[in-house]
Amino acid sequence: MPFNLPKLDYNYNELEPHIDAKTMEIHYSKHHSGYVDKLNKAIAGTEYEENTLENLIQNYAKLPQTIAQAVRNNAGGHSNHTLFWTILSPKGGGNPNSDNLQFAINGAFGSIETFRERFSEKALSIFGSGWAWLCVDNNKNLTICSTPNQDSPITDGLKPILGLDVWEHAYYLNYQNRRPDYIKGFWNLVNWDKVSDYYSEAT
Ligand code: MN3
Repeated sequence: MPFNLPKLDYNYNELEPHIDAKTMEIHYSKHHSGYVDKLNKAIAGTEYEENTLENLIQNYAKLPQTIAQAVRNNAGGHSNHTLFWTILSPKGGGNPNSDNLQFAINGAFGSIETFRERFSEKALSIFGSGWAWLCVDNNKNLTICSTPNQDSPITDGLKPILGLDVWEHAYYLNYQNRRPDYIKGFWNLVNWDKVSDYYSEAT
């Protein structure tokens, strides 16, 4: 099978109280695992088994119609969650601790507080299922955006460095309809070291 579920760097219960163990378990071992399985199934026996995940995501439009939607849903789901797990950490929260990323956030948004507000507003404003993102664009500028369902900013040529899953499966057990509280909790988990690494790689 070309694609595999990546290992988590923490246990299911280590993101508590902000993300509960049961949600983590279901989200990782059922939802994410399901995207990987369905992606592998969709491309099994086709030439696309040789493609990288990024290449698939950048080229949905060129895929045969019979597999295009399944690949879009599940390659996106695999890529989005793979990034998401890495930018969370039991030791996360606080502010970016790399000068480069701090400088870039201050330049793009004025301050880290304003960035957090604008990102949170974006995450809150998503209607239905989707993701909020902090991305690096072609001019190496930071930009906040959102995608519906499991669409990826990579399709639009952006490099995501921070993402927040606002599908109800990501928070409903613990927060029910209180998405604002989930978003507030998220900031306590952000692994800024990792986000800084992704920023450096993208710029
Ligand atoms: Mn999810």
